[in-house]
Amino acid sequence: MSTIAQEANFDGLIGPTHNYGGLSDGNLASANNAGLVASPRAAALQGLEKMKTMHEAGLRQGILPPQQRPHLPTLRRAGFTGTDQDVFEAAWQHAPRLMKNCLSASSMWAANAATVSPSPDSVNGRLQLTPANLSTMLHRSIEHPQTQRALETAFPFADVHQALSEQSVFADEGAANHVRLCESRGAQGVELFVYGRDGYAAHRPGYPARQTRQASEAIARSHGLDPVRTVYALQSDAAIDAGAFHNDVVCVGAMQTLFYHELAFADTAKMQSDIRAAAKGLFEPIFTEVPLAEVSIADAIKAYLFNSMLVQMPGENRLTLIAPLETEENIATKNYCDKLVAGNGPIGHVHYVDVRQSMRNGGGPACLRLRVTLTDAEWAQVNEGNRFSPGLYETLKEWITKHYREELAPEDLKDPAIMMESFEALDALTRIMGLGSDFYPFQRGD
Ligand code: SUG
Repeated sequence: MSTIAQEANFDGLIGPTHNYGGLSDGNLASANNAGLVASPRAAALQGLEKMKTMHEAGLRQGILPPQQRPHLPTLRRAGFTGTDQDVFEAAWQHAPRLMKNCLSASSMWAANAATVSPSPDSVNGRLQLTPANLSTMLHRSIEHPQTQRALETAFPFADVHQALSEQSVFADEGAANHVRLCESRGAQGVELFVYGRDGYAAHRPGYPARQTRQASEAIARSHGLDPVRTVYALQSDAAIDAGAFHNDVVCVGAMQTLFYHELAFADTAKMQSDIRAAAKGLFEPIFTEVPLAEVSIADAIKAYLFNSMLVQMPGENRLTLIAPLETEENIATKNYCDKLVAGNGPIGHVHYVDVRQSMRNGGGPACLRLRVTLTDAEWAQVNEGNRFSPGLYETLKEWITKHYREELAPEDLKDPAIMMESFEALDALTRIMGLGSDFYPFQRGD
C-alpha cells in the first residue's frame, strides 16, 4: 500500500556559541581548524539561507532549535555547584577541557540527531525516531536528552524512542549512517544501516568508528522494520582512516539511487546484492559509484562531494545534488559534477550552497539536516514553530542579528557574558518557535 508522502528536511539552527574547538578525533576539518575565530552570526545566517533556498524550491523545510550551551547539567553532574556563574567560572578554572566540550554548538548537525524511519516502513504505521546517543565524542554525548525533547515537541504524533544505552557497544550516530531508498516516498522502502565496527570486537587502530552494528540492529528492531527490507553494510577502514567519520561523508542516497565513493564500503558487491534482494518486488536500485581514479578519497572528503543533499525537486525527473561551495572549488569534484549532470544518470543537477562556517567543523549541507519523510497529514501535525515559513525566516533573521556575536574567539568563551547572552537568546527562541517555557535546562533551574 502506498500513501502520498514527501521528504522534509529539518535543519539544526546553529547556536550562539558556534566555535572551532578541535573536539572531534577523526574529523579532519575539526582538527585542522581548531582555534580559529568563529562567526556565530554568519554561521546561523548561512544555515538559515540554505533553509530558505530549499523552501523556495518547493521542498518541505523544518527547523530544529539549538541546544543550551554551556550545558550546565553536565557540569553540575561533574561536581560543580553554586549559581550558574559559579559553575561557569569554576569549570573554566578546574576543568577547562570539559568546559570546552560543554560549549560546543554541535547539535547543529541534525543528521546526527536521530535515526528516522517513516510510517510506511514501520509495522505500526507510525513515524519512528531514535535520538542518537553520540557516545563516541564527549561534546556530542550530552545532546540526546535535549534532542529527545526537541523531537517530541516537533513530532507529537510520532514514536520518539529513548537513545540507546550510552555504552561503546551501542555507539550510535543517527541518520548520518542510514539511508532510505524507495520507489515513492509513501511506499514501503529499503533501509540501509551502515556501521563502522562490531560493538563487541576490539577497537580498530586508527580513527574511531562511531557506529556499531549492534546499535543499528537495535534501532531497526525498535522501529518495527521488516527484516527483509533492512540491509546492514560495513564501512571500509580506508574511508574511516581517510576521515569519513560518518558514512554520509562518502555516500548519500535518495529514491532508488545510492551515490557513493568507490572506497566507501568494505564489500561493495555485497552491499549492492543485499540492497537488490531487499528491494525485490519494490523497485530496481540504481548505484552511482564514483571511481577512485576520478575523485580521490582525499578530494572527496576535503571537498565534501557526498555530504550533499540529494533531493527530488518538484517538477524535475532527475535528482538534484545540493553541494557545498567547497565541491565547486575543488577541480576533481567540480569536473566530476559537470560530467555527472551532462550524462543521463539519475542525478541531473548540482546546486552549490555556502555553509562555510559549518564546513570548517566537518559539517556540510547534509550534516545540517535531518530527513523526515511525512505524509500530508503528518506534516500538518508538526509543531508550527518547527515548520519553516517566510514569516519565521524574517523573525529568525532578526533574532540572530540581535543576539549573536559577529565573532567568537577561543578566549571569548571564557567570558560569562557569553552564557548570559545565549540563555537570553534561547529564552526568546522558545517563544518564537512555540517550544514552551520549560524547554531548556536553564528555564527549569537545572
Ligand atoms: O560530529 N563536528 C561534527 C561534525 C558532524 C558532521 N555530521 C555528519 N557528517 N553527519 C562531528 O565531528 C566539531 C566540533 C568542534 O571541533 O568544535 C564537530 O563536532
